[in-house]
Amino acid sequence: MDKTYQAIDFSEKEKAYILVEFPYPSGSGLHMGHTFSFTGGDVYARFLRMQGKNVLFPIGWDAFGLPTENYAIKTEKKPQDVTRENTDTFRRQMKQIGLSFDFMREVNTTDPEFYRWTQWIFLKLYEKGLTTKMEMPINWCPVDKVGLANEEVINGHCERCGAEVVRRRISQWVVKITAYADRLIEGLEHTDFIEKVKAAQVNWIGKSIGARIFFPIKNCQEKIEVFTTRPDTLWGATFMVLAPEHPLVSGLVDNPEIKSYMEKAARLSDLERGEMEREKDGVFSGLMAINPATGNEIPVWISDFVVLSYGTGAIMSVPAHDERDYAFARKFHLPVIPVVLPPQPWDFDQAAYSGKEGTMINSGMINGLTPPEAIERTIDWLKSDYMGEAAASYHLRDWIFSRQHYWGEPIPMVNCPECGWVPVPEDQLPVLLPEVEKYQPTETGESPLANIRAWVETTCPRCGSPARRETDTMPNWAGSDWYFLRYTDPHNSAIFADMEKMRYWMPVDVYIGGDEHNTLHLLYSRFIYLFLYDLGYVPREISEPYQKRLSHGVLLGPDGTRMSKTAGNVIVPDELVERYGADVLRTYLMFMGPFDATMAWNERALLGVKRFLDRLAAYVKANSGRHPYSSMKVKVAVDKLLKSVGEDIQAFKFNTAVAKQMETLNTLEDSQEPVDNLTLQKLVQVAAPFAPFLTEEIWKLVGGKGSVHASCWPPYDISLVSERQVTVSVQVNGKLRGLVEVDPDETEEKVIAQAKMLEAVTKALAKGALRKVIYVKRRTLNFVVG
Ligand code: ANZ
Ligand code: ZN
Repeated sequence: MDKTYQAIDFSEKEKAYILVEFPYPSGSGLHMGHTFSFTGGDVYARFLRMQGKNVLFPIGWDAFGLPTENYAIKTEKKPQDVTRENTDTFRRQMKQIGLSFDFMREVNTTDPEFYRWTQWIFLKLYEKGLTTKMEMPINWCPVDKVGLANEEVINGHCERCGAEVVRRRISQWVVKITAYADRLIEGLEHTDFIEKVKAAQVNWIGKSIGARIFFPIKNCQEKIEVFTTRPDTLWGATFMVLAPEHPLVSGLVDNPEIKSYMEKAARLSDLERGEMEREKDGVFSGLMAINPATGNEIPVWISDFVVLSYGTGAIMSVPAHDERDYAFARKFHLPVIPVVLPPQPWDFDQAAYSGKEGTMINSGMINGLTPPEAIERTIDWLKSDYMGEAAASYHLRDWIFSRQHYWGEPIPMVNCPECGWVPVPEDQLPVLLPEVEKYQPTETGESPLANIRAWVETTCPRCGSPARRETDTMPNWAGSDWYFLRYTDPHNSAIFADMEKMRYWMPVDVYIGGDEHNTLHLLYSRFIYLFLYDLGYVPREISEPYQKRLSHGVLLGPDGTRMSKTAGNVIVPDELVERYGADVLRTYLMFMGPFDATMAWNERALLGVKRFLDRLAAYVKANSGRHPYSSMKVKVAVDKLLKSVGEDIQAFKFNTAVAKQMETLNTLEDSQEPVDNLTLQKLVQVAAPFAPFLTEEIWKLVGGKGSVHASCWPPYDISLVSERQVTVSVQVNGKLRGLVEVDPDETEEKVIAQAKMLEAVTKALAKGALRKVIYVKRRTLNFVVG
């Protein structure tokens, strides 16, 4: 086996860990999107190897998931067999396009030796109280018969099958990622993610700072707790609103109006309920609360624009300063009391003023303060009276970790009638996924595993009583949460990865993936890493798993729309490789445009790239061994290329790196000047990361030793590439009119053109007809007019 691409643990060389998101091995094989992003990673990895780095560029399979399960149901094959077939295809295709993965380190999330550790991580979460089973209103897809995470619901529809999602309460394992919300924000400071990615993470977490305030209820012991970002506006709170699912409301269902309102709200998603534009409606609860600042009685309403899952599920309404409260107050004729006087004129009969500039009014002891000052003062006062405190709220939700499906990691828990939930002891991992006859989810919503009695029925690890295994499996994210750690030590059977190997390889230097994974996958996997970090299972000095995150662009069909079977515009890598070869496909993909751009397929550009590679091969063949030396012009051109391609690859500007190779080849062909093998070698080396097959062939022709991919990226000669400019004095009829800075070898035409841009020169030239131009190279340019 070729060792060129193997990563060496603990090598003396500097390490580089280049990660591409491992693919889901679907039945349709490697698609163009994979090919594009993997090639980007591959070019970079090959370049770094040539630069003498010890590169870890691994690949694996994120192979659990619904499509395989559905396909297995349809074809009556085992998901295990389907996965094996698919990964074989993917691997073959990857090798065919020359991806230099270290296949010795392949991982597969469905391999029991891999998911043993996915289950182990779950046990650790359980041990630390970061996961519990609880009844949750979940998004339920009636077609796939599976619970969906919020992010798997797109505009009220199932991300996978498009069916309309309904709400359903079922008992689910929930992972408390919210406990890490602040850390997940702060940790970003230790990464070099681009701003867009950082923003995606921060926005998803959605941290708001404000206060928690307790409102007493009239004739009742209980209090209503609210979260507000504007405690300064407390004096203007003229009513309160509870979410229809708020626990207080369930005590009020005797009222038929309230009951029917609750039922209606249950049919809407949180997203729909949060929409600003939607007509507000609601019902009065019959309760009155006391505004702790004014002592006034204020009515408590119920409305679905307040959602249970955010803050406390109850709000204080300040219609003068919040648009939704304003709309609600207008509709139900509730009082509007302005408490912030904005610097600009404002008609509070027309709209709410939600800004933080201005002065507090109608607000007792905080009158005259600015809102930011008033926020602080109010919180201090609330705290001293035990009526509230500073608080933060997050839009990030806890993470529903149960799926009612077969093809996933079994959750390693046992339910005992005596002891309740008991974790499977670590030494009994993995809990193997049993082979079943039928993969269909049950009508009750339970996983098909529930039907396998021999598997489900077990004994309690704690007391030995008959007990039942958990039949939920983990979501797709579980394996991808930590796979990057496994690559550092993929065959370890004692622990998920050896500490010293992680210390050597981690963090991932560059992580290439899709925009769509900039939020959740990144957040979930960072969370699991931070969690393992806190437990001391990953190196102390590496606090974040990924140093840089790069999101690749999207390839569209030739018609400029997304490639899809229905649109009939899918371009399959296999066919192109067959027709043009992998080198053409790869180089074309890198040449198409910036690595992060959205680009349409362009057959003509592809043919252009093919011609370029053909010409490159022809040029190298024709000149190999022909000249004992290279002309200065050739040397300069090739060394400049070496420099700029190196810089471009380093900056992931693959398209310009290819364009410059094309230009240089043009220059060399046109010049017909002598070129020696050493210079030809450089030309081949520069192309090697892009066109690995062709370059390997012609490398031998020009006397290259070993594999071009194991060769050293040659240093360029600084004195050749530095752009020393010379100053040419421009004269008209012998009189100095200006100076121009030009390349030492600039052509006469270009020097003339540049000189003519000087105002003094144009003026002088306008005085007569141009008779003659004398250019003394690198020195003077003289126009003779008369
Ligand atoms: C009083 C107030 C006065 C508010 C004011 C805003 C402006 P963000 O920024 O998204 O964190 N709120 C709190 N919980 C809610 C829930 N469960 N459903 C709907 N709305 C909720 O928003 C925080 C603000 O959203 C909170 O501050 C609360 O309204 C509302 F001039 O309280 B505010
Ligand atoms: Zn027990």
